[in-house]
Amino acid sequence: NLGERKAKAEKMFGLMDGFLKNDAVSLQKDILDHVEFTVARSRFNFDDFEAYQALAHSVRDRLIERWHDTHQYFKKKDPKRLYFLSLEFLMGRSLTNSVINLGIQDQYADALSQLGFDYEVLAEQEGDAALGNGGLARLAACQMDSLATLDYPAWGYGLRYQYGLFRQIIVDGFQHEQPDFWLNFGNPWEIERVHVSYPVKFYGTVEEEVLNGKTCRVWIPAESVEAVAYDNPIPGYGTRNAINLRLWAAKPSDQYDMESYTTGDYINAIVNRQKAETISNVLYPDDRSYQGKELRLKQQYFFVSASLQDIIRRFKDLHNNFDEFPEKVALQINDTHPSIAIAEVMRVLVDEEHLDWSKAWGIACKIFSVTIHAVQPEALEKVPIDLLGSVLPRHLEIIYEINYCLMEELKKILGQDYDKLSRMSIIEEGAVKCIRMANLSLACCHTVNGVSRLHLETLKTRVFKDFYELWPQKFQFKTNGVTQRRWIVVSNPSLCSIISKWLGTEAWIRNVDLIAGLREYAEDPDLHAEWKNMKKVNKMRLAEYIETLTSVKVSLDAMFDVQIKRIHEYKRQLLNILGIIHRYDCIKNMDESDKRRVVPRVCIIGGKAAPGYEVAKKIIKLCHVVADKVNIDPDVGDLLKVVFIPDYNVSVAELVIPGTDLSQHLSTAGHEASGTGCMKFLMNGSLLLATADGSAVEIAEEIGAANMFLFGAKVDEVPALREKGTSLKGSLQFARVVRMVRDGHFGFKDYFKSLCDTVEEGKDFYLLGSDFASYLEAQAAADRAFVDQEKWTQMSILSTAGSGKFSSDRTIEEYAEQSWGIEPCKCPF
Ligand code: CRA
Repeated sequence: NLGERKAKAEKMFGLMDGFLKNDAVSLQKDILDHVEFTVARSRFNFDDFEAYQALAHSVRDRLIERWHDTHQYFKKKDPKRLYFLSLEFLMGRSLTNSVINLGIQDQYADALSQLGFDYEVLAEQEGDAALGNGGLARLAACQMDSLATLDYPAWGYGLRYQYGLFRQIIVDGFQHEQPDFWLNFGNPWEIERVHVSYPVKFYGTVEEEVLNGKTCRVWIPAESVEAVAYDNPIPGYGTRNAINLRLWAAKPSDQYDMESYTTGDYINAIVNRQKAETISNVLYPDDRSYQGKELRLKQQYFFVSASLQDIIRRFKDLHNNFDEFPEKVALQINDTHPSIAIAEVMRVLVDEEHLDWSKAWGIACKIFSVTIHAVQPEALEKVPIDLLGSVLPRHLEIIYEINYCLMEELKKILGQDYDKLSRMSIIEEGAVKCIRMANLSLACCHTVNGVSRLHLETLKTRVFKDFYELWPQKFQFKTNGVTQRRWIVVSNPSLCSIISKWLGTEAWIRNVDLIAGLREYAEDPDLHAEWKNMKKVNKMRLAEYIETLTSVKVSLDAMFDVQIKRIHEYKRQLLNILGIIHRYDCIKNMDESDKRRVVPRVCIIGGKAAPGYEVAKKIIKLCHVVADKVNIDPDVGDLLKVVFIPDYNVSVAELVIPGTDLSQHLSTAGHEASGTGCMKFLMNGSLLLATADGSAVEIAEEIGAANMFLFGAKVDEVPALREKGTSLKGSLQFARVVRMVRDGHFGFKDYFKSLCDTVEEGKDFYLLGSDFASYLEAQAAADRAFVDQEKWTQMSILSTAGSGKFSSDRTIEEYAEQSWGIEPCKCPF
């Protein structure tokens, strides 16, 4: 009865205080309440970590408030929603990002200082949520921030790994991996939803059944695991909208194998059921290639199945006709990892909802879009048929059926071109017969996105050439972007104030195009003074951090030169180290007067190597041995310091990027799909030394190539260079530095032999040798530019001013319009 419900709601609202209050006294009271009742410490005796926990819970209350209202509103309006499926989200810390987006950072800082605590100190207590490997996962996190800020009705779906990306510790210069116990002290940023759970089935057989006179295929699964939802509110900036990132954790199911209980083996039955939890236990730390592992496939299906059950339940709350599904649902597949969703949607629509095949396929083709993040064909996932058939037998049948239809359609167009047909087939024949997940996505998705213009070219002309020729209209690109909220406002507050002051507004935080207004002041001496001061303060923070971690003292007058990202051969950290060795060698051979002209450098490298990636691990060790020698060499002093920053993660990036003068992005042209680190550096006014690869090409267009240091072979030159090898001048200098490593100049001669072999003439796949001369020239140009500090500062300002295009807000608006067909839905207050 409506009247009664309304009266009850009014009474309850009367009992509440209305919205939570954000004045300093209310916040203090709130924090103390959480100390006493949530953290269960005495309000007269709690330490910084407990204060952080109480603070986090008080922020969480405010997030929940908005998040409830937003979802109520979405429910009422029932707009088309975007569901973003990603196996990885690299959220980092949440506290500062949340209070900034909620607009209450100053209030909290005041409240805490009145309690005798320092906000910054408490913020440092938080660990990173590292449920992802690198670029792809951090991109997903940036995009969630933009979706919330731009008021889109969106949901993120992923996996709640018990262990995120491993912690990297360095022992004697070698990488060791340690588990990331990120949940050990609780996680105030998530809300466990014990009542939001779905069974996810595996294994078993498929049988034939007759239903209403029709023969149907029915899956009889053999195992069921429960997926329990953990919700992570994502607040937008400058709006009350807060959207949801729902992560699934695996729990034993209370169905099935009741048998074992009755056979008396109670203990074993419990132990076996507990194994269900392994599905969401650990993130795969290798982002190089797909391994075809059973657990990985189970993780993918587990989160996809739970998410789709959730999405369909929500749809059915308000609708009963699946014809309306595409009007209400857009499903984004982040890389091919969740692409089993296509087969799952078909299974649900055909087997459970009893739609006929062609109708179901029509719906599937309208709802899915995919973004491909890889370049190399070997990164594309291929699942062995036997594996898929055992874990998901009905899905294998469905994929065969999809492929049959695809092949029939293609034959009509391509005739008897069997080579092409076999390349486009979802099934790969060979010693191990496999499902090509990318081809499955291409067959179904209405849009296939690349992550930069250059990347789309690669997809069109190489990886997916056949598909592009057939369906050119499906192929699009959305150049990646990062959120200026985290990468300027949170991580570089001094820069944030400068930008707001000179633009006379904070509006750029939501509308980043305004940042171009800085160009006008690029030569203003007052801005230069503020800018240099900001950089200096950030360098000081970074220098302190370096000294604490590595005991290396660095000079603030030196150029801070940084390369931080996953360690990969194609990202060419080795080129950087060989360049450092060259610089060292030059300094060693200089007389004192020459030395006075050297621009001092601090070369900073950081990044994790996949645990099984031997070459990458050797690169880390090489960095350490070079550092050990250079840093104590009295001939060198402050002219060159080499630092490896251990355990690179989002929080470390937030500290390092603002303090960087020059950042390096060295991938062999054609290998980095986009790169997003470069965008964070650009926003922070670091100059870029980069190859013409991925998004760097577009950055050069925005800020002007003269404002960065571009070098190296272009994409179209790469194949010929691989054929013909190195230029003579480059090869002499290059051969010399490689020889130094080979000869044991830095020790560990035998250990580095195989690393040196990878760049030998004829084997140098990533073209370190042929790009070396051009790399050194770009480095020399950077040195010359640094000498003229006014010029450098101007270039730095122009970098920030030209970074607007690389905001994830722009990327998300393009996706919303061109791929998803969704509109903002702003909760009014
Ligand atoms: N490793 C690409 O290599 C790109 C990001 C985000 C990557 C990067 O160049 O910036 O994706 N690819 O689009 C990837 O993960 C599975 O492929 C990455 O992070």
